[in-house]
Amino acid sequence: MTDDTAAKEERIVAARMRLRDRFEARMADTPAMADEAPMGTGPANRHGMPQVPPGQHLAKGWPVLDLGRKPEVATGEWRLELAGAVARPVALTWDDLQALPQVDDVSDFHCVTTWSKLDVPWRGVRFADLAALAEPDDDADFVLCHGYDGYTTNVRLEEALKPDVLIAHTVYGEPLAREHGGPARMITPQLYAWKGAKWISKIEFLTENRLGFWEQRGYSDTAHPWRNDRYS
Ligand SMILES: Nc1nc2c(c(=O)[nH]1)N[C@H]1C(S)=C(S)[C@@H](COP(=O)(O)O)O[C@H]1N2
Ligand SMILES: [Mo]
Repeated sequence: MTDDTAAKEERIVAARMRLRDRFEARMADTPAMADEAPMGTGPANRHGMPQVPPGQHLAKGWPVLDLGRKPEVATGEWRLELAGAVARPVALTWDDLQALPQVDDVSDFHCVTTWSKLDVPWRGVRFADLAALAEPDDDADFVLCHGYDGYTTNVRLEEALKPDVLIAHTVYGEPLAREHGGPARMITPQLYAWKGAKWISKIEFLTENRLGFWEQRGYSDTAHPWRNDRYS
Protein backbone atom coordinates (compact mmCIF):
# COMPACT_ATOMS: atom_id res chain seq x y z
CA MET A 1 0.00 0.00 0.00
CA THR A 2 1.43 3.40 -0.90
CA ASP A 3 1.52 6.16 1.73
CA ASP A 4 -1.12 7.90 -0.28
CA THR A 5 -3.53 4.98 -0.17
CA ALA A 6 -2.89 4.47 3.53
CA ALA A 7 -3.59 8.13 4.27
CA LYS A 8 -6.79 7.97 2.23
CA GLU A 9 -7.99 4.87 4.07
CA GLU A 10 -7.26 6.51 7.40
CA ARG A 11 -9.28 9.56 6.40
CA ILE A 12 -12.23 7.39 5.35
CA VAL A 13 -12.14 5.40 8.58
CA ALA A 14 -12.02 8.65 10.57
CA ALA A 15 -15.00 10.00 8.59
CA ARG A 16 -16.89 6.75 9.23
CA MET A 17 -16.25 7.04 12.96
CA ARG A 18 -17.38 10.68 13.02
CA LEU A 19 -20.61 9.66 11.29
CA ARG A 20 -21.14 6.85 13.79
CA ASP A 21 -20.64 9.15 16.79
CA ARG A 22 -23.08 11.59 15.29
CA PHE A 23 -25.61 8.87 14.60
CA GLU A 24 -25.39 7.52 18.14
CA ALA A 25 -25.71 10.96 19.73
CA ARG A 26 -28.77 11.73 17.62
CA MET A 27 -30.39 8.32 18.14
CA ALA A 28 -30.18 8.77 21.89
CA ASP A 29 -32.72 11.57 21.60
CA THR A 30 -35.04 10.53 18.81
CA PRO A 31 -38.30 8.72 19.61
CA ALA A 32 -37.82 6.09 16.92
CA MET A 33 -34.83 4.56 18.68
CA ALA A 34 -35.81 5.51 22.22
CA ASP A 35 -38.78 3.14 21.71
CA GLU A 36 -38.02 -0.24 23.15
CA ALA A 37 -38.92 -1.83 19.85
CA PRO A 38 -37.99 0.55 17.03
CA MET A 39 -40.20 -1.44 14.65
CA GLY A 40 -39.89 -1.49 10.93
CA THR A 41 -36.53 -3.11 10.32
CA GLY A 42 -37.75 -6.64 9.72
CA PRO A 43 -38.58 -9.74 11.74
CA ALA A 44 -36.11 -9.25 14.58
CA ASN A 45 -37.52 -5.84 15.31
CA ARG A 46 -41.26 -6.46 15.14
CA HIS A 47 -41.23 -8.15 18.57
CA GLY A 48 -44.75 -9.50 18.30
CA MET A 49 -46.08 -6.09 17.35
CA PRO A 50 -48.75 -5.91 14.66
CA GLN A 51 -47.45 -7.21 11.38
CA VAL A 52 -47.84 -3.99 9.48
CA PRO A 53 -47.99 -0.34 10.57
CA PRO A 54 -51.36 1.41 11.02
CA GLY A 55 -53.39 1.69 7.82
CA GLN A 56 -51.15 -0.78 5.92
CA HIS A 57 -52.02 -4.20 4.50
CA LEU A 58 -49.88 -7.01 3.09
CA ALA A 59 -49.31 -6.66 -0.64
CA LYS A 60 -49.92 -9.49 -3.05
CA GLY A 61 -46.78 -9.71 -5.16
CA TRP A 62 -44.63 -6.64 -5.43
CA PRO A 63 -46.26 -3.55 -6.91
CA VAL A 64 -44.15 -1.21 -9.03
CA LEU A 65 -44.32 2.55 -8.46
CA ASP A 66 -42.57 5.10 -10.62
CA LEU A 67 -43.10 8.34 -12.50
CA GLY A 68 -43.85 6.52 -15.76
CA ARG A 69 -40.20 6.16 -16.71
CA LYS A 70 -37.98 3.15 -16.01
CA PRO A 71 -34.51 4.25 -17.05
CA GLU A 72 -32.21 1.58 -18.37
CA VAL A 73 -28.75 2.05 -16.87
CA ALA A 74 -26.07 -0.47 -17.80
CA THR A 75 -23.67 -1.26 -14.96
CA GLY A 76 -20.77 -0.16 -17.18
CA GLU A 77 -22.31 3.31 -17.48
CA TRP A 78 -23.64 3.48 -13.94
CA ARG A 79 -22.24 6.17 -11.65
CA LEU A 80 -23.28 7.20 -8.17
CA GLU A 81 -22.24 10.71 -7.34
CA LEU A 82 -21.68 11.86 -3.75
CA ALA A 83 -21.74 15.63 -3.81
CA GLY A 84 -22.67 18.82 -2.00
CA ALA A 85 -21.50 19.57 1.54
CA VAL A 86 -18.64 17.06 1.57
CA ALA A 87 -14.84 17.35 1.73
CA ARG A 88 -14.32 14.92 -1.17
CA PRO A 89 -16.96 14.64 -3.86
CA VAL A 90 -16.76 11.30 -5.65
CA ALA A 91 -18.44 9.46 -8.50
CA LEU A 92 -18.48 5.73 -7.79
CA THR A 93 -18.43 3.20 -10.59
CA TRP A 94 -20.16 -0.18 -10.41
CA ASP A 95 -16.83 -1.82 -9.53
CA ASP A 96 -16.28 0.74 -6.75
CA LEU A 97 -19.69 -0.17 -5.31
CA GLN A 98 -18.92 -3.89 -5.46
CA ALA A 99 -15.54 -3.35 -3.77
CA LEU A 100 -17.20 -1.87 -0.65
CA PRO A 101 -18.33 -4.08 2.26
CA GLN A 102 -21.46 -6.00 1.18
CA VAL A 103 -24.28 -6.43 3.67
CA ASP A 104 -27.24 -8.83 3.73
CA ASP A 105 -30.27 -7.52 5.59
CA VAL A 106 -33.89 -8.60 5.84
CA SER A 107 -36.24 -5.66 6.23
CA ASP A 108 -39.81 -4.47 5.68
CA PHE A 109 -41.05 -2.23 2.89
CA HIS A 110 -43.99 0.11 3.45
CA CYS A 111 -45.50 2.13 0.59
CA VAL A 112 -47.58 5.11 1.64
CA THR A 113 -50.33 3.97 -0.76
CA THR A 114 -51.01 1.35 2.02
CA TRP A 115 -49.27 -1.82 0.88
CA SER A 116 -46.40 -3.41 2.75
CA LYS A 117 -44.03 -6.28 2.05
CA LEU A 118 -42.41 -8.01 5.02
CA ASP A 119 -39.06 -9.75 5.32
CA VAL A 120 -37.47 -8.63 2.07
CA PRO A 121 -33.91 -10.01 1.81
CA TRP A 122 -31.65 -7.32 0.38
CA ARG A 123 -27.95 -7.23 -0.40
CA GLY A 124 -26.01 -4.04 -0.92
CA VAL A 125 -23.78 -1.43 0.64
CA ARG A 126 -24.67 0.50 3.79
CA PHE A 127 -25.41 4.15 3.15
CA ALA A 128 -23.12 4.96 6.10
CA ASP A 129 -20.17 3.19 4.49
CA LEU A 130 -20.74 5.01 1.22
CA ALA A 131 -21.19 8.39 2.86
CA ALA A 132 -17.86 8.11 4.67
CA LEU A 133 -16.05 7.99 1.30
CA ALA A 134 -17.09 11.59 0.64
CA GLU A 135 -16.33 12.82 4.18
CA PRO A 136 -19.56 14.79 4.77
CA ASP A 137 -19.22 18.16 6.50
CA ASP A 138 -20.21 18.16 10.17
CA ASP A 139 -23.11 20.52 9.43
CA ALA A 140 -24.51 18.41 6.57
CA ASP A 141 -27.78 17.37 8.23
CA PHE A 142 -29.78 16.30 5.17
CA VAL A 143 -29.42 14.39 1.94
CA LEU A 144 -31.35 14.76 -1.28
CA CYS A 145 -31.26 11.53 -3.31
CA HIS A 146 -31.67 11.69 -7.08
CA GLY A 147 -32.72 8.96 -9.50
CA TYR A 148 -31.83 8.51 -13.18
CA ASP A 149 -35.52 9.15 -13.90
CA GLY A 150 -35.34 12.67 -12.45
CA TYR A 151 -36.98 11.64 -9.15
CA THR A 152 -35.77 13.21 -5.92
CA THR A 153 -36.44 12.50 -2.25
CA ASN A 154 -34.98 14.04 0.89
CA VAL A 155 -33.89 12.16 4.02
CA ARG A 156 -32.43 13.43 7.29
CA LEU A 157 -28.83 12.30 7.50
CA GLU A 158 -29.41 10.49 10.81
CA GLU A 159 -32.22 8.46 9.23
CA ALA A 160 -29.99 7.60 6.30
CA LEU A 161 -27.24 6.44 8.69
CA LYS A 162 -29.46 3.73 10.21
CA PRO A 163 -27.77 0.39 9.60
CA ASP A 164 -30.61 -1.03 7.48
CA VAL A 165 -30.40 1.78 4.92
CA LEU A 166 -28.69 0.25 1.92
CA ILE A 167 -27.80 1.01 -1.63
CA ALA A 168 -29.17 -2.34 -2.73
CA HIS A 169 -28.28 -4.18 -5.93
CA THR A 170 -29.62 -7.66 -5.11
CA VAL A 171 -32.95 -8.90 -3.73
CA TYR A 172 -34.18 -12.47 -3.17
CA GLY A 173 -30.72 -13.54 -4.32
CA GLU A 174 -31.13 -12.03 -7.80
CA PRO A 175 -29.87 -8.80 -9.35
CA LEU A 176 -32.41 -6.06 -8.65
CA ALA A 177 -34.82 -5.88 -11.60
CA ARG A 178 -34.98 -2.67 -13.57
CA GLU A 179 -38.64 -2.09 -12.63
CA HIS A 180 -37.67 -2.09 -8.94
CA GLY A 181 -34.80 0.35 -9.48
CA GLY A 182 -31.97 -1.86 -10.73
CA PRO A 183 -29.10 -1.83 -11.12
CA ALA A 184 -29.13 -0.13 -7.69
CA ARG A 185 -31.57 1.72 -5.46
CA MET A 186 -31.65 3.04 -1.94
CA ILE A 187 -33.93 1.46 0.68
CA THR A 188 -35.14 3.13 3.89
CA PRO A 189 -36.91 0.34 5.82
CA GLN A 190 -37.83 2.54 8.79
CA LEU A 191 -39.44 5.17 6.56
CA TYR A 192 -42.10 4.93 3.86
CA ALA A 193 -40.61 3.48 0.72
CA TRP A 194 -40.79 6.66 -1.37
CA LYS A 195 -37.74 7.81 0.63
CA GLY A 196 -35.68 5.16 -1.20
CA ALA A 197 -34.67 6.40 -4.65
CA LYS A 198 -34.77 3.75 -7.38
CA TRP A 199 -32.07 3.98 -10.12
CA ILE A 200 -30.10 6.11 -7.68
CA SER A 201 -27.69 8.48 -9.44
CA LYS A 202 -26.67 11.06 -6.88
CA ILE A 203 -26.65 11.67 -3.15
CA GLU A 204 -26.43 15.37 -2.40
CA PHE A 205 -25.41 16.36 1.14
CA LEU A 206 -27.09 19.54 2.35
CA THR A 207 -26.75 21.87 5.30
CA GLU A 208 -30.36 22.95 4.83
CA ASN A 209 -33.33 20.76 4.10
CA ARG A 210 -34.57 20.71 0.50
CA LEU A 211 -37.83 18.89 -0.31
CA GLY A 212 -37.94 16.10 -2.88
CA PHE A 213 -40.59 15.26 -5.48
CA TRP A 214 -43.33 13.88 -3.22
CA GLU A 215 -42.38 16.04 -0.25
CA GLN A 216 -43.06 19.13 -2.39
CA ARG A 217 -46.48 17.64 -3.17
CA GLY A 218 -47.65 17.30 0.41
CA TYR A 219 -46.18 14.02 1.57
CA SER A 220 -44.53 13.99 4.97
CA ASP A 221 -41.00 15.18 5.32
CA THR A 222 -40.32 12.68 8.13
CA ALA A 223 -42.43 9.74 6.83
CA HIS A 224 -42.47 7.30 9.77
CA PRO A 225 -44.85 4.38 9.00
CA TRP A 226 -45.30 3.33 12.63
CA ARG A 227 -46.53 6.83 13.44
CA ASN A 228 -48.89 6.91 10.43
CA ASP A 229 -46.91 9.96 9.38
CA ARG A 230 -48.04 10.22 5.75
CA TYR A 231 -48.74 13.86 4.96
CA SER A 232 -47.31 17.17 6.05
N1 LIG B 1 -36.33 7.00 -8.86
C1 LIG B 1 -37.52 6.73 -8.29
N2 LIG B 1 -37.50 6.16 -7.07
C2 LIG B 1 -38.67 5.86 -6.45
C3 LIG B 1 -39.91 6.16 -7.05
C4 LIG B 1 -39.88 6.76 -8.34
O1 LIG B 1 -40.93 7.08 -8.94
N3 LIG B 1 -38.67 7.02 -8.92
N4 LIG B 1 -41.08 5.83 -6.38
C5 LIG B 1 -40.99 5.66 -4.92
C6 LIG B 1 -42.17 5.04 -4.35
S1 LIG B 1 -43.54 6.01 -4.17
C7 LIG B 1 -42.15 3.77 -3.83
S2 LIG B 1 -43.45 3.13 -2.95
C8 LIG B 1 -41.02 2.87 -4.09
C9 LIG B 1 -41.56 1.71 -4.90
O2 LIG B 1 -40.59 0.75 -5.16
P1 LIG B 1 -41.01 -0.50 -6.05
O3 LIG B 1 -41.49 0.03 -7.37
O4 LIG B 1 -39.78 -1.31 -6.15
O5 LIG B 1 -42.13 -1.19 -5.32
O6 LIG B 1 -39.97 3.49 -4.82
C10 LIG B 1 -39.76 4.84 -4.52
N5 LIG B 1 -38.60 5.28 -5.23
MO1 LIG C 1 -44.97 4.81 -2.63
